[in-house]
Amino acid sequence: MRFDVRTLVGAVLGAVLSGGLFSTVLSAQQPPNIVVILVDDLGYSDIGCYGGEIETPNLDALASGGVRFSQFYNTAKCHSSRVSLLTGQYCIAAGDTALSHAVTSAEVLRDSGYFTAMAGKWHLKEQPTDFGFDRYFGHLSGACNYFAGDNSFRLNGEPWTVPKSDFYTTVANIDYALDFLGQARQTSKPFYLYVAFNAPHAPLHALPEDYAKYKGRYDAGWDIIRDARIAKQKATGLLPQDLVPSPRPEHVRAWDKLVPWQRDYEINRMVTLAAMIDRVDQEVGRLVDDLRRHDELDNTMILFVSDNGACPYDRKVPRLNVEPTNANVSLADSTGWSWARNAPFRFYKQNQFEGGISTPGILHWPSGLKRQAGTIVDTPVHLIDVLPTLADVAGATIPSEHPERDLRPVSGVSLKPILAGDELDRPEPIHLQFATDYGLRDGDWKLVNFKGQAWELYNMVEDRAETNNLAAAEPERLNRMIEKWKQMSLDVLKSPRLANPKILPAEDPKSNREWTVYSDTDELPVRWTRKNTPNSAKKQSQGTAKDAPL
Ligand SMILES: [Ca+2]
Repeated sequence: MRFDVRTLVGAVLGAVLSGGLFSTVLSAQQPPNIVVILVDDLGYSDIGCYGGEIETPNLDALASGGVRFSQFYNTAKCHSSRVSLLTGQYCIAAGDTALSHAVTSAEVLRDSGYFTAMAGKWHLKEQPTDFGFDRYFGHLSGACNYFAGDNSFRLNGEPWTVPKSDFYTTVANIDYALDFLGQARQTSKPFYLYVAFNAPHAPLHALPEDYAKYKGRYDAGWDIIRDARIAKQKATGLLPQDLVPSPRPEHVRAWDKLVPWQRDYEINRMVTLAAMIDRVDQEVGRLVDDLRRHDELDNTMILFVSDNGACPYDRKVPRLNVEPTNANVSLADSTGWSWARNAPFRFYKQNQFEGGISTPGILHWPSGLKRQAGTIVDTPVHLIDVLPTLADVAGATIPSEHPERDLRPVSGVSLKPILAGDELDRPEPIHLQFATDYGLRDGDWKLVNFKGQAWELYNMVEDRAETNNLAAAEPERLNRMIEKWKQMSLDVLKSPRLANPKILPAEDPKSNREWTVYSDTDELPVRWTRKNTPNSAKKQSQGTAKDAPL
């Protein structure tokens, strides 16, 4: 394209006079503000731009104005994902929750001149103010009552008492996040804000107005909802048209085979979950509006991810005819709905199958994005890539030495090239592990097992839903990948124990004592709990007992 010089000069002058170009040029020279938003136990298909029917217009807008990752991996578990997100390392390598071999993104960015703040769930040792965050509001615990909180709340390092009323964690997190941004603006520094929502982790607790919005929307059940989500994932181009979804497993009952009380109970659980996720979106919207109002949205890099897939562990006895919209009533996670929420994948939180480790991943940064807004990126990436990315865009250096910690190198790579449409150069495969669930993603191939059972092998380009195990057909590839996984366990994670895993025979069908038990009668199910017997289950279902402690 050729420009007439006079027209170009006129256009530039006009833009400068109106302030548009001037502010754009100026902001491009400044390190971006950074906002990382982590949600807790969100399924791959829960939000609108990943196939869900839950109303998430604010997250969808970030996706359509940024890029969306179709293969963004977490570690399948709360604490290990937080470790990897903050340190760029695999959890065990980083020193686990003590972070004894790592520095955090807050420390790296603070040392590079950023104002650092966090709101929400910490779930690691010490507290955020010990690891580089100038400001912190939230709970140190892994889960808490949304309306009543717990005694682990802190504000800037000091114990904080949860108000007796008008409190809901998802809202309070953004109240404080906005407060911290106001404080950041009093300085001349760019800011790094890390918001770690506890939603939609159990206990299932929704604000009354959000709960009311979703009543009546889940009567169709999980088979129909899951099919609709998969159809939307294909229609929007998130997943290939020819993808074969994983079928409903034996441990999830067909919706039309549930007895009436089971359907009522399950509908109530999904209504509550949808309401909790809708509220996350509303609060993300409040945060984005605040950035926009301060003319900061263009040069703020926002990343949205979940720490693991939907949680199937049904740890409370059923409660019927209740609305979990206050501190005294809550519901537990549902195995059947978790299967639908992780659509089209297999398994759940803690498992290294795609249902456990696949998260929505949205990156929004208008000033930094060099490719078409709304692009879907199919390159596999992982939470270990977050710290290298933040350091890269901020111009910060990740240190190799620390006065008190024996640092290990980061394993992640910067995702910045993806913003320009370039290829990602990842020198090593992605190592996958939580407890005895293992896996390795190497290019198009994935090695995986379930709770330490026999290794399975999948071609992820042809079979992302892991329906066709090629372990027997590709023994050489299988063994090569097993050896690589072991070698990385030793060399990168520094775990001799992990490098010599005990592999158990395959169990078929797979089972877990905490998955929902579906009875055939109108009797309440006998299920595993720490203390409850079927008799106490009956008693609690009538609403006569307080919820069990978390
Ligand atoms: Ca989690």
